[in-house]
Amino acid sequence: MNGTRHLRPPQVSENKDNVCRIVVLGSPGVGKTALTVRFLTKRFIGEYCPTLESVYRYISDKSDDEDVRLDILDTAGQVSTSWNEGYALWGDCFVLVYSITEYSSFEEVHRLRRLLESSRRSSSMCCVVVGNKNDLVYERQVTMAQGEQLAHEVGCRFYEVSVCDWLQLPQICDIFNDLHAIWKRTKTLKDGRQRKSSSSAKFKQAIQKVISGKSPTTKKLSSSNSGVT
Ligand SMILES: Nc1nc2c(ncn2[C@@H]2O[C@H](COP(=O)(O)OP(=O)(O)O)[C@@H](O)[C@H]2O)c(=O)[nH]1
Ligand SMILES: [Mg+2]
Repeated sequence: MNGTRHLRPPQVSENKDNVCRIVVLGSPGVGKTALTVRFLTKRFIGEYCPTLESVYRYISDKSDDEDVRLDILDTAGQVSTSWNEGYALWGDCFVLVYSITEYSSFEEVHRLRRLLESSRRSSSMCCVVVGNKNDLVYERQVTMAQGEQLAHEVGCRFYEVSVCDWLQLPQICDIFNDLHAIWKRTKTLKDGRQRKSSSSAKFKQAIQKVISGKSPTTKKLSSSNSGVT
């Protein structure tokens, strides 16, 4: 892809655990870059290079209650027959964008969802569906109900927005902040389960040692017992 900045792996020194990786996917022209830039800079810039692909680091203000760290990959240059599996494997969360003025971009979200599922070998993942350009109501080809239905099938949240409408900025921020919150919740649960299973494995090992008489505790107990009798 000419003019594309390819995805680079994160720096080794970085603690990836605290960073939520979000991939913005959708047909060309649906407003992926406009959406990403709006969230990051609060500005709407009309035209972008369609082949520009970038990863942006977002760190929330220190005054915020919760520290939000995101790496946002704004993808580009996808044609509906191609698929870069690297997107699915790199991302923790996915923003699936279509334009309400272009039915084929809505169908593309269905395809992307299926591709994500097969690349990640899982049907449960952290994602949201976004219908953009709702300022262009007279050119609408996808109803709000269709968008909601799709999100329902996918099992995720749905947003219909106009990135160019300043008044909708809070909803656009919600898209990214909500994804981060879902990711964090899932991660906390997973980490908790891992800790629990590793401590129960340690517990089992300790019991095994006691039974087999290899435990230092067992030896100590038996020596003190023998002193009493
Ligand atoms: N009317 C309208 N145009 C938009 C909106 N969001 C993006 N655009 C325009 O759609 C075009 C494609 O946007 P871009 O972000 O480059 O799409 P991308 O290829 O998906 O990254 C540009 O001309 C944008 O100005 C929106 O909410 N409403
Ligand atoms: Mg773009």
